[in-house]
Amino acid sequence: MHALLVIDVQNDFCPDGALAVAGGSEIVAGINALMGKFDAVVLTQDWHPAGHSSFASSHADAAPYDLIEMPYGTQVLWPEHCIQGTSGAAFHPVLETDRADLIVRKGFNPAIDSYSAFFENDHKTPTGLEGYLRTRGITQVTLVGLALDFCVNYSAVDAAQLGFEVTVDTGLCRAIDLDGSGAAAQKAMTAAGVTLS
Ligand code: VGL
Ligand code: ZN
Repeated sequence: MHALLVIDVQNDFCPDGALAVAGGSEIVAGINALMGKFDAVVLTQDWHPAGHSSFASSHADAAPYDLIEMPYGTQVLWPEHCIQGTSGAAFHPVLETDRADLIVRKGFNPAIDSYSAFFENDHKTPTGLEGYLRTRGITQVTLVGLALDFCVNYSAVDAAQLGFEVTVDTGLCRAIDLDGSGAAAQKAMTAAGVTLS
């Protein structure tokens, strides 16, 4: 059984969004077209409370894209984005959300960011997605969405480490590309045994 994981195709990651990823909206039609080819479709939604610890605005003397040390490791500080219930946190209007079997929200813990669809950034706290996929008999996952070098990358690496057979369809992803993060992500995914197509 093979699931499509659609990562964070939300307004704030699309052009004019708070954390816009270049070309973010170009991938939506292609993702819709892919949905019917899978046994299961899962969407993830970045879903932060106001004042989330990953926002630069939550820290004195910090600017977006600064790095800080958190108890769980180094964290990039982001512009405020995907705040629960806002239009920026909503899915891109063209994304066929009715076709999703499951929507996983992540990043709702104020103290920990969550790039991965499987674990928060402490790499320990599960989102529950692993159990969902296993109990549905899923052994293969294909990932698409935003952003290739952050949430897609972390989700793909975790999925591979959990033993799923993982493909990332890079043509249906777009990257933020911060300080070489694109190249680093490619390396991390390849090292974890993820197939990039
Ligand atoms: C993401 C940065 C912050 C992503 C989410 O979806 O890649 N990136 N929150
Ligand atoms: Zn976020």
